[in-house]
Amino acid sequence: MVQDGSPGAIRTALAKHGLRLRGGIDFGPDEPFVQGPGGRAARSVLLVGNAGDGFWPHFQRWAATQPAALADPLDAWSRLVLEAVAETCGAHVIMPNDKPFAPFQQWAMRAEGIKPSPLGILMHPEFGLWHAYRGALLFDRALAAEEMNQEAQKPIHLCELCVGKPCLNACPAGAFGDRFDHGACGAHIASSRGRGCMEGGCLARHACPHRAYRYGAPFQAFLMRAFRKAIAG
Ligand code: B12
Repeated sequence: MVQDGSPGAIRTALAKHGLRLRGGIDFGPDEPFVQGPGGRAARSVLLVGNAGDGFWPHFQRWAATQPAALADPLDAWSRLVLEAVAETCGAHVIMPNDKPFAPFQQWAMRAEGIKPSPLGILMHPEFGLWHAYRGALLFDRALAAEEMNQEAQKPIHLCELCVGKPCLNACPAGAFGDRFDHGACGAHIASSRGRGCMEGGCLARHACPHRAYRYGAPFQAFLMRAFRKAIAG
């Protein structure tokens, strides 16, 4: 239960599910409309995500109580966790896959001071490529930026220091050129040649030397199945 709706209390509530408050931003007066509580324009957003796969056992315990055929179970679980937190602090929840897509990566760059890797996935100075966003809490009030971003704004961009950029040469389908070629990746993982990627996870992501938060095999295989489904349309 979030006692006071402060970022600190929200952080504690999320940690019980293995999720993290990933920082947030106050919106300026000229920014595009984002719907907040009660349909009014949101004044601020807090990003919620995972760094590593510490949430996986929590999610698995919940998933074991659900029908096997449940569509998008990780989104469903994330929404449940976020809605419970939102209810106690007057926030409106949105998810990364809600349409129209909200600019999660742009918000994350502003909140956390992080930048894209050559793969497109944002590179975090501590978590490397092994993090993602599970949802966002939108508020109709401004929040104290320094409290929201206490773990963030580390200026180092590890990819700038990386010699050789092994991530760019590790994809067996050559999907990382000027932009991510999801057609080439999709064709590869749909074939028998893509079995290693499907079972062990994206080889380009694995090639990154910053591996401390690397996801375990079960979550990687889960992500690859979800990804294959997403690009199959
Ligand atoms: C659509 C989408 C895809 C599509 C992209 C199709 C296309 N060419 O547009 C597909 C299905 C290919 C895709 C794939 C993946 N995605 Co994706 N995707 C999204 C989604 C839902 C919307 C993107 C968007 O249009 N945003 C709207 C614009 C306005 O917001 P934006 O912040 O400016 O978005 C920018 C980025 O999304 C970027 N972008 C565009 N295409 C792609 C493709 C990839 C791979 C990435 C990383 C970024 C990226 O350009 C946008 C414009 O500036 C976002 C969630 C979200 N709401 O942002 C996740 C998101 C970008 N994806 C993410 C991830 C992790 C992946 C995968 C690695 C999935 C996985 N299984 O883990 C794969 C990549 C596989 C690989 N081999 O590298 C994460 C990135 C997290 C991070 N650390 O940066 C996000 C934020 C979702 C999340 N839950 O955290 N994705």
